[in-house]
Amino acid sequence: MVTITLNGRPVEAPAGTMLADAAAQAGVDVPTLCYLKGLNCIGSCRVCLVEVEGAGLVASCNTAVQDDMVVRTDTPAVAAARRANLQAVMDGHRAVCAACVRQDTCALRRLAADCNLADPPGPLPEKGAWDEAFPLQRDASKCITCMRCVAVCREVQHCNVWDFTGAGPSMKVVVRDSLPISEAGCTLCGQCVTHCPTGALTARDDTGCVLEAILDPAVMTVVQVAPAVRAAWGEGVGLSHEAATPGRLAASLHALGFDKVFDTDFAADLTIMEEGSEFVEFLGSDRPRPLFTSCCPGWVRFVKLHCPQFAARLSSSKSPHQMMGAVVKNTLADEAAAAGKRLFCVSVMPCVAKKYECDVPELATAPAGGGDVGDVAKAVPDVDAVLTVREFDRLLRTVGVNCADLPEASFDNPLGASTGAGTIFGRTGGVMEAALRSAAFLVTGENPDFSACDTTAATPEVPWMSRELAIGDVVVRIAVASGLENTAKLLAALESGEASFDFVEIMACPGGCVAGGGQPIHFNSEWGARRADVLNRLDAADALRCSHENPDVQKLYADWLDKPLSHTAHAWLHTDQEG
Ligand code: HC0
Ligand code: SF4
Repeated sequence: MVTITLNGRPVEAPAGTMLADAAAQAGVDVPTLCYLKGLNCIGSCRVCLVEVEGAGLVASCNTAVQDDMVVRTDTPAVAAARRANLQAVMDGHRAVCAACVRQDTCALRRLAADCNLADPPGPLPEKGAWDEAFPLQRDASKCITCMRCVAVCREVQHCNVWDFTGAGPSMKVVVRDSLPISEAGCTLCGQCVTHCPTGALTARDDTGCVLEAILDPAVMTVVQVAPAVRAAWGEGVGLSHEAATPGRLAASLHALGFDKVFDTDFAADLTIMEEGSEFVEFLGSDRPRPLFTSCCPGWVRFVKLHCPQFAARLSSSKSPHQMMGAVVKNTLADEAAAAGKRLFCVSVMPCVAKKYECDVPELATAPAGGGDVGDVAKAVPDVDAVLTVREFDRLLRTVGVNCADLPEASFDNPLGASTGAGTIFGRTGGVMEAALRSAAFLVTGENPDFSACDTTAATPEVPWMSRELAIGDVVVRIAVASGLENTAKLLAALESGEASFDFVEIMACPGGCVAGGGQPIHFNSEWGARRADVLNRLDAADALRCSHENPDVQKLYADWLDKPLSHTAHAWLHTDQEG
């Protein structure tokens, strides 16, 4: 331990701790725009300056504590230097705050207001050309070259989409090799968006077409909400995690005017029936190990763009929200037609990549009676629009839904029932844990000991979590990873033979969808772990905790699909069309 004197008080911190962190641990807030602990410690914004006796003003994000250091964060010199440096950042930023989706969560806006800065003089910087159809959007005129996106994309997500050119005031963040963004290997995980301190990086806004559909009397709008949404949606409308219950979420969606409100958790249970059955079949085959989950489109894009040698090992099961869309478009087609309406499916997701996934042609399904299975010409998209949680919260504010005062409501049936297994899909390890709960039942006819399936040891802090467990007579080797740098390490170990598994769950975002690129943004703090706690609590409190116990899933098989991996199940729910 090292002891420093901070604002006249002794403060202890482990050797190597940066002054910014030592101050934060002692309850002293030092502002910063560019700092990301352990990832981006470049001192470039110079907003975190502190005064060190004998050394003058230093950046606290890249100066480590030393014994007997005397540090002050509250001197007039510190305040004046911070203010001047902030003004320099502001001068290069197009501060159109009134029309910026990040106005409530922009670190620069908050600090500029705290320091009573002036509007930047002179002409505003240029927005720059960008592909407006791409799910990830960039406005170069709001970029403050903090390099957070560069660091996160390179160090945490192994993708290297962002780079920089020039130096000093002429430095610019660019797409690497000046490639169009659609060709730069972007997985659309959205981690650059949630780590951007301003509105330079955002997700494409699709609220307009969703509002249009809601207001069109010729359209039957069907909405579904992803597992991780229930843990985070309240954050953007001022509700605590306790107040933002699934019942209030369903009520808020009804209040927005959607005709049917369904739960992706239902489809997560359906996915387990399909993927679990696929895995049981796979175990008896000699196909190369492992089988990889395929429900995270960020991971699917990563494998296809960066490690295509593993792409053939992806499960053929579609992701839950695509399955839900296919089920809705097929089973509600007659009801919509009888009402003279066309179906429009909306997914509310914690994810940017789902905006891409819903447009993938191979995932579209030919509706019942609309042609042969696999008839691509007649195929319609399973899902018509994806909103991030941030867009959903924005819609609630735009329409003026007073979520806090709404009485709890239910999801609609028959596609609204869910189990705890579906709920935990939203955190790393959840898909695997749900699959293990049901795979054991599919093989032995009995539910397993839940603790044997527990995956809560999975965390982005370790590259992957693995274990072996017996399912019937077979010992199954599973692994779970989240974050694409961790994933790259796991794939390298599989390739070298250092590791070998039967079933692997990958989620692109560190910690899974709870920390997804479409979730509400809280500057300089990570909320993934507390949202995972919400999901674990909901699972533990659920009367049904196994996907195969979901009564509506059982009814769907009885009425429409027959059994997992049937011909119709393949047509609707898988990316291959056999069966
Ligand atoms: Fe996820 Fe999903 S769990 S990917 O993270 O599988 O987005 O929450 O909706 O589809 O269910 C995201 C979250 C989902 C899907 C589910 C899976
Ligand atoms: Fe989307 Fe979840 Fe995958 Fe992140 S982990 S890319 S939020 S599906």
